[in-house]
Amino acid sequence: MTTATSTRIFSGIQPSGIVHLGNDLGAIQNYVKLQDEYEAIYCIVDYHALTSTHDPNLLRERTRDMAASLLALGLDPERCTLFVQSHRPEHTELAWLLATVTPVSWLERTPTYKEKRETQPDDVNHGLLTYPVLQAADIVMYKATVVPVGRDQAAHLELSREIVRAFNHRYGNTFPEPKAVFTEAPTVLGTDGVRKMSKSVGNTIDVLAPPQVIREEVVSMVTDTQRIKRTDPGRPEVCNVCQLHRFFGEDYLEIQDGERTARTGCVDTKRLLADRIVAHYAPARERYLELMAKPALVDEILAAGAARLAPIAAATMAEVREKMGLR
Ligand code: AQP
Repeated sequence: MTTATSTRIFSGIQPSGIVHLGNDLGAIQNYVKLQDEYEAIYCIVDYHALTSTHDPNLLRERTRDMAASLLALGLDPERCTLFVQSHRPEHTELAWLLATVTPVSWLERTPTYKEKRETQPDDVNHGLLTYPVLQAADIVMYKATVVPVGRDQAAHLELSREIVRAFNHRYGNTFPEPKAVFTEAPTVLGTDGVRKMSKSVGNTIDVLAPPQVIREEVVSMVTDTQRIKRTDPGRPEVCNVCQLHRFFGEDYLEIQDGERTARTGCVDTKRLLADRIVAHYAPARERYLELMAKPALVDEILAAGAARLAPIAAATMAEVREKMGLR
């Protein structure tokens, strides 16, 4: 595992509380699928989470929780490597080295930085600005070429590629340019039907939550706002509930037709979606609860993951230090 491979993939996810439908349909389902096609490395990015989470106990709890969630949703430690970012502290060293080839102007123009400046105006910390540099370090540490992410990460990935080009230009060809890959649901809209599903917006469907919570979230979804009366024909192409049905049953065209012809009402369509989401995630929820009852097992999987990556990280750091003139 110490050599660069064109078939290595990497992706990171924040331990920020819950796993929502956007995370799963937009990214995690690809993590699961691709672990059979590539040498797959998945990282719970706790350093990144520090840019917004400042409670140490909460961060510790959420990190294990995210590991249990990912394992429950289908990551298999026999087929992929799952680890915690801070367990390989080389990531922060590499981020510093990459920061020296990254113009500040590139970072200031990233959409997420601009967004976070709005959503957490009292905490515009340096980590928020340099987030994409650490993200680039995460990926290139393992010379990964493929990065499964949701569409919201596309701009960050483009920046990673620019950082790689800048580094290779200055110090010679060292890192491959990583490429984003998307699922068929690269942007999942939230329960408001307008914005991207996102924890900070509070418009999520929490896939591993108790069934009652999922039902309440789905029933709260905004549908076609022009469909006022039950007898009004609906517009399934703009209705988020109808759109989500396509991921939870073969009969979604029929469901959409029911809305279009007013054969079915929005409430019926939402109830059906809630039932299907609950049923779909029930086995994963069971596995999640089992894993949360075995914290030592989860910690062991994470420790083994970090240990397995040690030789790759060491090789990358040796090469980079040498190329940059560090002794
Ligand atoms: N709505 C979404 N649709 C498609 N993909 C999504 N992802 C996130 N939201 C959507 C993808 O999930 C992976 C993990 O993302 P993250 O670490 O940024 O997770 P998050 O903190 O859960 O994302 P949020 O909810 O959007 O967080 P906040 O609100 O805190 O910024 C990534 O691949 C991401 O693209």
